[in-house]
Amino acid sequence: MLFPSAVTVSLVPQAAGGPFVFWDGLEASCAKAAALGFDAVEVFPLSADDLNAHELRGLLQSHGLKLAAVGTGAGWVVQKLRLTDPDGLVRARAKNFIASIVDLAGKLGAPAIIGSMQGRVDAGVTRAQALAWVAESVEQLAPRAHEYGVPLLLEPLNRYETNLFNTVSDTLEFAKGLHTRNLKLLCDCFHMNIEEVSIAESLRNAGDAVGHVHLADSNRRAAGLGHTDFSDVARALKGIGYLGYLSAEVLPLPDADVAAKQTLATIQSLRQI
Ligand code: LER
Ligand code: MN
Repeated sequence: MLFPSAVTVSLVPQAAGGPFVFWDGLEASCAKAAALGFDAVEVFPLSADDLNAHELRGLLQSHGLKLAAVGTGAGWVVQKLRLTDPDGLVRARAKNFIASIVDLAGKLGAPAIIGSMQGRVDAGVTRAQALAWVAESVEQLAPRAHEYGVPLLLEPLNRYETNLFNTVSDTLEFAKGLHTRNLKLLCDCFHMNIEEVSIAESLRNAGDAVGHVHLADSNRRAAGLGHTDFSDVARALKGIGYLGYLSAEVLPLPDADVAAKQTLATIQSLRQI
């Protein structure tokens, strides 16, 4: 089916207040996602070690859900790891943290996401150096993801979260300069609403480099609860032949159920466009 639906599940108490729909543990969250009719869940674990892959596989199977993607952001939020840290030991730990999530997600057929783990260009570090550090890690992590038949996802974030990858075109240029062809973009409509001239045009420019989509409205509420024109977005995604998920990485407002149901209603309507 076009535009399979996914919903985010956070297992990271330290990320409280963040844009994740379900927070009540894997079991309750998978049950809820399935009951509402989602095709998949996107999971944000504390770490690969903290996520019981066996339990997750069982829950996915029993609820008829797929795993859309696994986030690595807790490496930054909880452990302050990032691929652009000036300390080489921290960069190595960041890479290893992501590698273990690439393995965990890959075994379940899903890609890992590099979002906030990209870090930023710190004072005293050149942009070229920061990009070289990310490239060094991605050149190892993306082929590792390829062994599982999945891409590695890199997400441009808005200017209030990073000064490294803010736009689709910056990220595309970086990806095109790599040896690996297995790095894809995670296009988050919330960040794109802040940074792109046109969300639809940027998606068209990215074409088959779009590997995943975070469906979030202008105010980071569920799609349909802000002012982004999602019909335009859907036409662009259809135009580029995007077959991946529309994943609700949104604030659970006014509550998780309403945000989840609103997302599904919007995805339904976008399938008709
Ligand atoms: C992660 O997917 C993201 O979009 C970041 O803004 C996390 O807060
Ligand atoms: Mn996102």
